[in-house]
Amino acid sequence: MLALTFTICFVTGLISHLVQHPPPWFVWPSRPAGLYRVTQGLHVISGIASIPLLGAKLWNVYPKLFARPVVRSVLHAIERGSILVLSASALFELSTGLFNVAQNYPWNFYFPQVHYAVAWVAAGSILMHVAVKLPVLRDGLRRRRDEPEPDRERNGVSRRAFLGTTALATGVAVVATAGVTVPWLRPVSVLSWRGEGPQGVPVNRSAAGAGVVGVATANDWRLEVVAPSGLTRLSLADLNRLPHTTATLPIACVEGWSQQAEWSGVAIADLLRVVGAEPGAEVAVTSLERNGIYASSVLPGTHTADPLTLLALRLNGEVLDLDHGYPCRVIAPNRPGVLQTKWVGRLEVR
Ligand SMILES: Nc1nc2c(c(=O)[nH]1)N[C@H]1C(S)=C(S)[C@@H](COP(=O)(O)O)O[C@H]1N2
Ligand SMILES: [Mo]
Repeated sequence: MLALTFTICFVTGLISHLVQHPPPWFVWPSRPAGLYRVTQGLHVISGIASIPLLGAKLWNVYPKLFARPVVRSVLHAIERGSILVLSASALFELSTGLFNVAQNYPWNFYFPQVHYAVAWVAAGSILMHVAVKLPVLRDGLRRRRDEPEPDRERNGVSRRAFLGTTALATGVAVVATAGVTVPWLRPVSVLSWRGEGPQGVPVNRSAAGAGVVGVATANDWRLEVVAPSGLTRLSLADLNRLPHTTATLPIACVEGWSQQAEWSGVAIADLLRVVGAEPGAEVAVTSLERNGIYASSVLPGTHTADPLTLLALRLNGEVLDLDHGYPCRVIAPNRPGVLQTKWVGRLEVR
């Protein structure tokens, strides 16, 4: 089970990293609209399930950590060394991930970078561990087929009680938190870390927190659109006069929470046509926010060509709340929350 949850966590983490920092060869489609919501939800759920599973695994083997002599052979040294790296990196990944979903950063490194790098260390040391243990695995599997093992005791607990307790703890951990992204689990997810915000959607960074209250509500706000043909400045009234598209799309935060909502506004494809550019061109988005790490993003061509990629002006039937990005924000299908830039000031067609 730990192998399964770690693999899901690693693969979904890689996907999230690639979507946020795409190398030239990587293309992330704009559909299905809820795909990133599923991959990132799985990332956080499998990470949470891994905590009790790793605890059980360590509890099961910890007497071996104190085995003497410390080193018996070269192979034994590699095995013990890889277990040390494996345990340390796995514990590091799970604990930093947990702090991250709680939006708590009690350290002074940049979380995504370090969490990503250590994931490779964990994956590598697990592969090393499995490789070193292959002969033991093979023998164990062969013996299992010939003669079923009795219900042995380990550390004073029967195998059945151990497995039952681990399954229960893992189930409770998942059910108590998964409501943050699985709507029908919300009523029983007592530890889920995201409540409702204005207009039925949680807020990650408020307008006051981003320091944009003044600029976002100023009467002279204009959306600047830079296209090959030149600069176009559009007022909120101009945007409201353009044709609007309504779409039900999720916000899927990298921190694991997600929430579906009804958004409406000007499709980026329509806006590009208005300024004489082609849908399918890459567009750089800049927020009114100064100095925020999420104050800008890039809409790839796959997204600007999608008719559901919106510059949203309304949310769940109301004018966008200031905390949700008033006067306008990006909402695109199959895109991480960090890239759904709020309080947009400028679009640059590349
Ligand atoms: N300008 C700006 N846009 C931003 C952010 C931000 O900090 N600044 N946070 C992003 C993140 S991490 C998420 S999950 C979504 C959340 O949108 P919401 O607060 O409307 O739910 O907004 C995104 N857009
Ligand atoms: Mo987010």
